[in-house]
Amino acid sequence: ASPRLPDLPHEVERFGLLNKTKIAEGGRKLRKSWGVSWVVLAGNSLIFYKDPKAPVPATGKPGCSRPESSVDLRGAALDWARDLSSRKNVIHFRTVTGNEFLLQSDDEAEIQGWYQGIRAVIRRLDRE
Ligand code: I3P
Repeated sequence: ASPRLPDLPHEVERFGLLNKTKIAEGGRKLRKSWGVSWVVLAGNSLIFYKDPKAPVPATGKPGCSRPESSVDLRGAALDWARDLSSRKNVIHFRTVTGNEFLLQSDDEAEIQGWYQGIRAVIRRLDRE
């Protein structure tokens, strides 16, 4: 079973280091700037932490700090970012508020897991 964390309101479904860039804010295109984030999929949200020095994988909780940001997945649209990056294994999603992100891993199985996990959360929220 997934752990419950005192400072996360929901069960952690997935966590790990991913390359991330925000490409739009409120529908306005942003300049791409890739960086590494510790990403947690929990409840209805993706939660981003700055790349922690010492992540604690057993709990999903990073070794430091409060989240840098989080994203509500309710109503979000998810697809593969085939034309949005020269990189391989890139997920693209857009929130209802018009924020768009790319998430990438060189590990294809890893990014497949994230895709399935995020899609499952979006579908669950669509049914509610
Ligand atoms: C961008 C940078 C990104 C690249 C992006 C470039 O240049 O090289 O890594 O995205 O391509 O514009 P800059 O650093 O000068 O902003 P990918 O790595 O995802 O391909 P894009 O303009 O085609 O999005």
